[in-house]
Amino acid sequence: MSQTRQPSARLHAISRRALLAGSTALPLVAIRTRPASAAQFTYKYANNSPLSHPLTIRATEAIKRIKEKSGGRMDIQIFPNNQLGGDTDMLSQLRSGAIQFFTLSGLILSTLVPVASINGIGFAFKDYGQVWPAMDGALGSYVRDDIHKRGLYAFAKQWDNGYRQITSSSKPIKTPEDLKGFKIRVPPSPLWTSMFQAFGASPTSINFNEVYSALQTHLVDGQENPLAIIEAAKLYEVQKYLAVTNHMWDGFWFLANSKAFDALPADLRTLVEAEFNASALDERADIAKLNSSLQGALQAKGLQFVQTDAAAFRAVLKKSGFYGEWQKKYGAAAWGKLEAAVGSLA
Ligand code: X2X
Repeated sequence: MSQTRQPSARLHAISRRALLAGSTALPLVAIRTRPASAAQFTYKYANNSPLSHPLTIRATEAIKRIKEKSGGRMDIQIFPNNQLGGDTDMLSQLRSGAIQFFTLSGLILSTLVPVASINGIGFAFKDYGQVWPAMDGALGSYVRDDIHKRGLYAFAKQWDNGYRQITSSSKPIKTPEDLKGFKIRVPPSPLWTSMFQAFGASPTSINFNEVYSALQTHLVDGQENPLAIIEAAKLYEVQKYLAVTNHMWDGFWFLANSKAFDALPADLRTLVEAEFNASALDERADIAKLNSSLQGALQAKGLQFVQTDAAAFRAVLKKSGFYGEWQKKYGAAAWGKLEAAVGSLA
Protein backbone atom coordinates (compact mmCIF):
# COMPACT_ATOMS: atom_id res chain seq x y z
CA MET A 1 0.00 0.00 0.00
CA SER A 2 2.75 2.42 0.92
CA GLN A 3 4.39 1.62 -2.44
CA THR A 4 1.38 2.71 -4.45
CA ARG A 5 0.98 5.77 -2.33
CA GLN A 6 4.54 7.04 -2.44
CA PRO A 7 4.81 8.08 -6.07
CA SER A 8 1.57 9.97 -6.04
CA ALA A 9 2.51 11.71 -2.79
CA ARG A 10 5.78 12.73 -4.39
CA LEU A 11 4.07 13.95 -7.52
CA HIS A 12 1.71 15.92 -5.39
CA ALA A 13 4.61 17.49 -3.51
CA ILE A 14 6.32 18.37 -6.76
CA SER A 15 3.30 19.90 -8.37
CA ARG A 16 2.57 21.88 -5.26
CA ARG A 17 6.10 23.14 -5.13
CA ALA A 18 5.93 24.08 -8.80
CA LEU A 19 2.70 25.93 -8.28
CA LEU A 20 4.01 27.71 -5.22
CA ALA A 21 7.10 28.74 -7.12
CA GLY A 22 4.90 30.26 -9.80
CA SER A 23 2.62 31.93 -7.34
CA THR A 24 4.53 35.18 -7.23
CA ALA A 25 3.65 35.72 -10.87
CA LEU A 26 0.08 34.36 -10.82
CA PRO A 27 -1.99 34.36 -7.64
CA LEU A 28 -3.47 30.91 -6.91
CA VAL A 29 -6.83 32.35 -6.03
CA ALA A 30 -7.21 33.87 -9.46
CA ILE A 31 -6.27 30.59 -11.15
CA ARG A 32 -8.82 28.64 -9.15
CA THR A 33 -11.86 30.89 -9.26
CA ARG A 34 -11.73 32.62 -12.63
CA PRO A 35 -9.56 30.59 -14.97
CA ALA A 36 -10.79 32.11 -18.23
CA SER A 37 -11.49 35.69 -17.18
CA ALA A 38 -9.08 38.54 -17.61
CA ALA A 39 -11.76 40.98 -16.46
CA GLN A 40 -10.72 43.89 -14.33
CA PHE A 41 -14.14 44.08 -12.71
CA THR A 42 -16.30 41.05 -12.05
CA TYR A 43 -19.69 42.22 -10.74
CA LYS A 44 -22.95 40.45 -10.03
CA TYR A 45 -26.46 41.31 -11.23
CA ALA A 46 -29.47 39.60 -9.66
CA ASN A 47 -33.22 39.70 -10.29
CA ASN A 48 -36.52 37.98 -9.52
CA SER A 49 -37.52 37.38 -13.13
CA PRO A 50 -37.96 34.06 -14.88
CA LEU A 51 -35.52 33.32 -17.71
CA SER A 52 -38.14 33.85 -20.41
CA HIS A 53 -39.22 37.29 -19.13
CA PRO A 54 -38.00 40.28 -21.18
CA LEU A 55 -36.28 41.74 -18.10
CA THR A 56 -33.87 38.81 -17.92
CA ILE A 57 -33.50 38.52 -21.71
CA ARG A 58 -32.71 42.22 -22.28
CA ALA A 59 -30.46 42.51 -19.20
CA THR A 60 -28.49 39.51 -20.46
CA GLU A 61 -28.06 41.25 -23.82
CA ALA A 62 -26.81 44.43 -22.14
CA ILE A 63 -24.32 42.42 -20.09
CA LYS A 64 -22.99 40.78 -23.25
CA ARG A 65 -22.56 44.13 -25.00
CA ILE A 66 -20.83 45.58 -21.94
CA LYS A 67 -18.33 42.73 -21.96
CA GLU A 68 -17.64 43.12 -25.68
CA LYS A 69 -17.46 46.90 -25.74
CA SER A 70 -15.22 47.01 -22.68
CA GLY A 71 -12.81 44.62 -24.36
CA GLY A 72 -13.53 42.10 -21.60
CA ARG A 73 -12.62 44.47 -18.77
CA MET A 74 -16.14 44.41 -17.31
CA ASP A 75 -17.67 41.01 -16.63
CA ILE A 76 -21.14 40.97 -15.09
CA GLN A 77 -22.46 37.63 -13.92
CA ILE A 78 -26.23 37.28 -13.95
CA PHE A 79 -28.24 35.50 -11.23
CA PRO A 80 -31.85 35.60 -12.46
CA ASN A 81 -35.06 34.06 -11.16
CA ASN A 82 -34.43 34.57 -7.43
CA GLN A 83 -31.33 32.36 -7.45
CA LEU A 84 -29.91 34.56 -4.70
CA GLY A 85 -33.14 34.75 -2.67
CA GLY A 86 -36.29 36.83 -2.54
CA ASP A 87 -36.42 40.53 -3.36
CA THR A 88 -35.97 41.72 0.21
CA ASP A 89 -32.91 39.44 0.61
CA MET A 90 -31.43 40.67 -2.65
CA LEU A 91 -31.99 44.28 -1.59
CA SER A 92 -29.91 43.58 1.55
CA GLN A 93 -27.23 41.96 -0.60
CA LEU A 94 -27.15 45.02 -2.85
CA ARG A 95 -26.82 47.36 0.10
CA SER A 96 -24.00 45.34 1.66
CA GLY A 97 -22.19 45.09 -1.68
CA ALA A 98 -22.49 41.29 -1.93
CA ILE A 99 -24.14 41.98 -5.29
CA GLN A 100 -23.49 45.14 -7.30
CA PHE A 101 -26.56 45.38 -9.56
CA PHE A 102 -30.21 44.50 -8.95
CA THR A 103 -33.57 45.33 -10.52
CA LEU A 104 -36.38 45.98 -8.07
CA SER A 105 -39.94 47.26 -8.19
CA GLY A 106 -40.11 50.81 -6.87
CA LEU A 107 -42.87 49.66 -4.55
CA ILE A 108 -40.63 47.16 -2.77
CA LEU A 109 -37.74 49.63 -2.82
CA SER A 110 -40.03 51.90 -0.80
CA THR A 111 -39.20 49.82 2.28
CA LEU A 112 -35.87 51.70 2.08
CA VAL A 113 -36.80 54.80 0.03
CA PRO A 114 -40.44 55.63 0.90
CA VAL A 115 -41.21 57.85 -2.10
CA ALA A 116 -40.20 55.09 -4.53
CA SER A 117 -43.68 53.53 -4.35
CA ILE A 118 -45.42 56.64 -5.66
CA ASN A 119 -45.89 55.33 -9.20
CA GLY A 120 -48.00 52.50 -7.75
CA ILE A 121 -50.78 54.73 -6.45
CA GLY A 122 -54.01 53.05 -7.51
CA PHE A 123 -55.34 54.01 -10.95
CA ALA A 124 -52.96 56.99 -11.21
CA PHE A 125 -51.53 56.51 -14.72
CA LYS A 126 -54.19 56.24 -17.42
CA ASP A 127 -51.82 54.75 -19.97
CA TYR A 128 -48.19 54.47 -21.06
CA GLY A 129 -48.50 57.90 -22.66
CA GLN A 130 -48.55 59.19 -19.07
CA VAL A 131 -46.15 56.63 -17.56
CA TRP A 132 -42.94 57.18 -19.51
CA PRO A 133 -42.89 60.98 -19.67
CA ALA A 134 -43.35 61.00 -15.87
CA MET A 135 -40.84 58.28 -15.02
CA ASP A 136 -38.26 59.55 -17.54
CA GLY A 137 -38.99 63.10 -16.42
CA ALA A 138 -39.63 65.08 -13.24
CA LEU A 139 -41.29 62.36 -11.13
CA GLY A 140 -38.61 59.80 -11.94
CA SER A 141 -35.80 62.27 -11.17
CA TYR A 142 -37.39 63.11 -7.84
CA VAL A 143 -37.48 59.43 -6.87
CA ARG A 144 -33.95 58.81 -8.13
CA ASP A 145 -32.58 61.67 -6.03
CA ASP A 146 -34.00 59.99 -2.93
CA ILE A 147 -32.62 56.61 -3.98
CA HIS A 148 -29.16 58.17 -4.33
CA LYS A 149 -29.32 59.44 -0.76
CA ARG A 150 -29.53 55.84 0.44
CA GLY A 151 -26.26 54.55 -0.98
CA LEU A 152 -27.84 53.19 -4.15
CA TYR A 153 -27.64 54.47 -7.69
CA ALA A 154 -30.62 54.15 -10.06
CA PHE A 155 -30.05 54.30 -13.80
CA ALA A 156 -32.16 56.87 -15.61
CA LYS A 157 -34.39 54.49 -17.55
CA GLN A 158 -36.81 52.42 -15.59
CA TRP A 159 -37.74 48.96 -16.89
CA ASP A 160 -41.37 47.99 -17.37
CA ASN A 161 -43.08 45.48 -15.14
CA GLY A 162 -46.51 46.54 -16.33
CA TYR A 163 -50.09 47.22 -15.39
CA ARG A 164 -51.15 44.79 -12.73
CA GLN A 165 -54.18 42.48 -12.93
CA ILE A 166 -55.78 40.36 -10.21
CA THR A 167 -55.85 36.58 -10.55
CA SER A 168 -57.72 34.14 -8.36
CA SER A 169 -58.39 30.46 -7.90
CA SER A 170 -61.57 30.60 -5.80
CA LYS A 171 -63.91 33.00 -7.60
CA PRO A 172 -63.78 35.67 -10.27
CA ILE A 173 -63.20 39.23 -9.03
CA LYS A 174 -65.72 41.36 -10.95
CA THR A 175 -66.48 44.20 -8.57
CA PRO A 176 -64.67 45.84 -5.66
CA GLU A 177 -67.10 44.01 -3.33
CA ASP A 178 -65.61 40.71 -4.53
CA LEU A 179 -62.35 41.74 -2.86
CA LYS A 180 -63.94 41.86 0.61
CA GLY A 181 -62.17 39.28 2.77
CA PHE A 182 -60.29 37.97 -0.29
CA LYS A 183 -56.97 36.37 0.68
CA ILE A 184 -54.52 37.95 -1.70
CA ARG A 185 -50.74 37.86 -1.91
CA VAL A 186 -49.10 41.24 -2.30
CA PRO A 187 -45.38 41.99 -2.64
CA PRO A 188 -43.73 43.32 0.54
CA SER A 189 -44.57 47.05 0.45
CA PRO A 190 -46.73 49.26 2.68
CA LEU A 191 -48.49 50.74 -0.37
CA TRP A 192 -49.69 47.36 -1.61
CA THR A 193 -50.95 46.35 1.81
CA SER A 194 -52.68 49.69 2.33
CA MET A 195 -54.40 49.57 -1.06
CA PHE A 196 -55.83 46.08 -0.66
CA GLN A 197 -56.86 46.82 2.90
CA ALA A 198 -58.75 49.83 1.53
CA PHE A 199 -60.71 47.37 -0.63
CA GLY A 200 -61.46 45.30 2.48
CA ALA A 201 -59.29 42.42 1.24
CA SER A 202 -56.96 40.39 3.42
CA PRO A 203 -53.47 40.97 1.95
CA THR A 204 -50.40 38.91 2.89
CA SER A 205 -46.88 40.13 2.02
CA ILE A 206 -44.93 37.42 0.23
CA ASN A 207 -41.77 37.72 -1.88
CA PHE A 208 -42.20 36.65 -5.49
CA ASN A 209 -40.01 33.55 -5.10
CA GLU A 210 -42.72 32.03 -2.89
CA VAL A 211 -45.79 33.07 -4.84
CA TYR A 212 -46.32 29.97 -6.97
CA SER A 213 -46.30 27.65 -3.97
CA ALA A 214 -48.42 30.05 -1.87
CA LEU A 215 -51.08 29.84 -4.60
CA GLN A 216 -50.67 26.12 -5.11
CA THR A 217 -51.12 25.35 -1.40
CA HIS A 218 -53.97 27.90 -1.10
CA LEU A 219 -52.17 29.86 1.55
CA VAL A 220 -53.73 32.69 -0.50
CA ASP A 221 -56.53 32.57 -3.10
CA GLY A 222 -55.09 35.15 -5.44
CA GLN A 223 -52.36 37.55 -6.40
CA GLU A 224 -51.90 40.47 -8.77
CA ASN A 225 -49.25 40.88 -11.47
CA PRO A 226 -48.83 42.03 -15.06
CA LEU A 227 -49.63 39.55 -17.85
CA ALA A 228 -45.96 39.04 -18.75
CA ILE A 229 -45.13 37.84 -15.23
CA ILE A 230 -48.25 35.65 -15.01
CA GLU A 231 -47.15 33.98 -18.25
CA ALA A 232 -43.40 33.69 -17.52
CA ALA A 233 -43.90 32.34 -13.99
CA LYS A 234 -46.70 30.01 -15.16
CA LEU A 235 -49.11 31.32 -12.55
CA TYR A 236 -51.96 30.22 -14.85
CA GLU A 237 -51.22 26.67 -13.69
CA VAL A 238 -52.45 27.53 -10.19
CA GLN A 239 -55.02 30.27 -10.96
CA LYS A 240 -58.42 30.12 -12.73
CA TYR A 241 -59.55 33.71 -13.28
CA LEU A 242 -57.89 36.94 -14.32
CA ALA A 243 -59.66 40.22 -13.62
CA VAL A 244 -58.52 42.97 -15.96
CA THR A 245 -58.23 45.74 -13.37
CA ASN A 246 -55.09 47.66 -14.46
CA HIS A 247 -55.13 48.82 -10.84
CA MET A 248 -51.56 50.13 -10.82
CA TRP A 249 -48.52 50.58 -12.98
CA ASP A 250 -45.30 49.03 -11.69
CA GLY A 251 -41.74 49.32 -12.97
CA PHE A 252 -38.27 48.07 -12.04
CA TRP A 253 -35.44 50.42 -11.13
CA PHE A 254 -32.07 49.20 -12.36
CA LEU A 255 -30.02 49.72 -9.21
CA ALA A 256 -26.32 49.69 -8.45
CA ASN A 257 -24.52 49.68 -5.13
CA SER A 258 -23.12 53.24 -5.25
CA LYS A 259 -19.73 52.37 -3.81
CA ALA A 260 -19.21 49.55 -6.28
CA PHE A 261 -20.43 51.68 -9.18
CA ASP A 262 -18.20 54.61 -8.19
CA ALA A 263 -15.25 52.24 -8.03
CA LEU A 264 -15.48 51.79 -11.81
CA PRO A 265 -13.46 54.09 -14.06
CA ALA A 266 -15.54 56.80 -15.75
CA ASP A 267 -15.56 55.10 -19.16
CA LEU A 268 -16.97 51.87 -17.71
CA ARG A 269 -19.59 53.75 -15.70
CA THR A 270 -20.74 55.49 -18.88
CA LEU A 271 -20.76 52.24 -20.85
CA VAL A 272 -22.66 50.26 -18.22
CA GLU A 273 -25.33 52.90 -17.74
CA ALA A 274 -25.76 53.47 -21.49
CA GLU A 275 -26.16 49.76 -22.24
CA PHE A 276 -28.61 49.06 -19.43
CA ASN A 277 -30.63 52.14 -20.42
CA ALA A 278 -30.68 51.00 -24.05
CA SER A 279 -31.87 47.55 -23.01
CA ALA A 280 -34.54 49.16 -20.81
CA LEU A 281 -36.08 50.69 -23.94
CA ASP A 282 -35.96 47.32 -25.72
CA GLU A 283 -37.62 45.71 -22.73
CA ARG A 284 -40.39 48.34 -22.65
CA ALA A 285 -41.15 47.54 -26.29
CA ASP A 286 -41.22 43.79 -25.53
CA ILE A 287 -43.73 44.28 -22.72
CA ALA A 288 -45.89 46.49 -24.93
CA LYS A 289 -46.01 43.71 -27.53
CA LEU A 290 -46.76 41.06 -24.92
CA ASN A 291 -49.60 43.15 -23.51
CA SER A 292 -51.42 42.86 -26.79
CA SER A 293 -50.69 39.18 -27.45
CA LEU A 294 -50.80 37.52 -24.05
CA GLN A 295 -54.52 37.58 -23.34
CA GLY A 296 -55.13 35.04 -26.09
CA ALA A 297 -52.18 32.90 -25.04
CA LEU A 298 -53.26 32.84 -21.39
CA GLN A 299 -56.87 32.09 -22.28
CA ALA A 300 -55.66 29.19 -24.36
CA LYS A 301 -53.95 27.91 -21.22
CA GLY A 302 -57.26 27.98 -19.35
CA LEU A 303 -57.21 31.33 -17.58
CA GLN A 304 -60.69 32.93 -17.72
CA PHE A 305 -60.59 36.69 -18.30
CA VAL A 306 -63.07 38.93 -16.52
CA GLN A 307 -63.54 42.59 -17.51
CA THR A 308 -64.02 45.10 -14.70
CA ASP A 309 -65.10 48.71 -14.29
CA ALA A 310 -62.01 50.60 -13.16
CA ALA A 311 -64.11 53.60 -12.06
CA ALA A 312 -65.95 51.46 -9.51
CA PHE A 313 -62.68 50.23 -7.95
CA ARG A 314 -61.27 53.71 -7.93
CA ALA A 315 -64.37 55.10 -6.23
CA VAL A 316 -63.90 52.67 -3.34
CA LEU A 317 -60.29 53.77 -2.89
CA LYS A 318 -61.35 57.41 -2.93
CA LYS A 319 -64.08 56.89 -0.37
CA SER A 320 -61.75 55.03 1.96
CA GLY A 321 -59.39 58.01 2.18
CA PHE A 322 -56.58 56.13 0.43
CA TYR A 323 -55.49 59.03 -1.78
CA GLY A 324 -55.50 61.58 1.03
CA GLU A 325 -53.51 59.29 3.29
CA TRP A 326 -50.79 58.70 0.73
CA GLN A 327 -50.67 62.32 -0.36
CA LYS A 328 -49.77 63.17 3.25
CA LYS A 329 -47.15 60.42 3.43
CA TYR A 330 -45.33 61.43 0.25
CA GLY A 331 -45.62 65.15 0.88
CA ALA A 332 -46.70 68.01 -1.35
CA ALA A 333 -43.58 68.10 -3.56
CA ALA A 334 -43.73 64.46 -4.64
CA TRP A 335 -47.53 64.37 -4.91
CA GLY A 336 -47.45 67.54 -7.00
CA LYS A 337 -45.12 65.83 -9.49
CA LEU A 338 -47.43 62.83 -9.71
CA GLU A 339 -50.50 65.01 -10.24
CA ALA A 340 -48.65 67.12 -12.80
CA ALA A 341 -48.29 63.91 -14.81
CA VAL A 342 -51.70 62.31 -14.30
CA GLY A 343 -54.09 65.06 -13.22
CA SER A 344 -55.86 65.52 -9.92
CA LEU A 345 -56.33 62.34 -7.88
CA ALA A 346 -58.21 63.61 -4.86
O1 X2X B 1 -43.30 40.38 -6.88
C1 X2X B 1 -44.00 40.63 -7.86
O2 X2X B 1 -45.21 40.41 -7.89
C2 X2X B 1 -43.37 41.22 -9.09
C3 X2X B 1 -42.66 40.14 -9.86
O3 X2X B 1 -44.33 41.79 -9.90
C4 X2X B 1 -42.44 42.30 -8.66
O4 X2X B 1 -41.28 42.29 -8.94
C5 X2X B 1 -43.03 43.41 -7.87
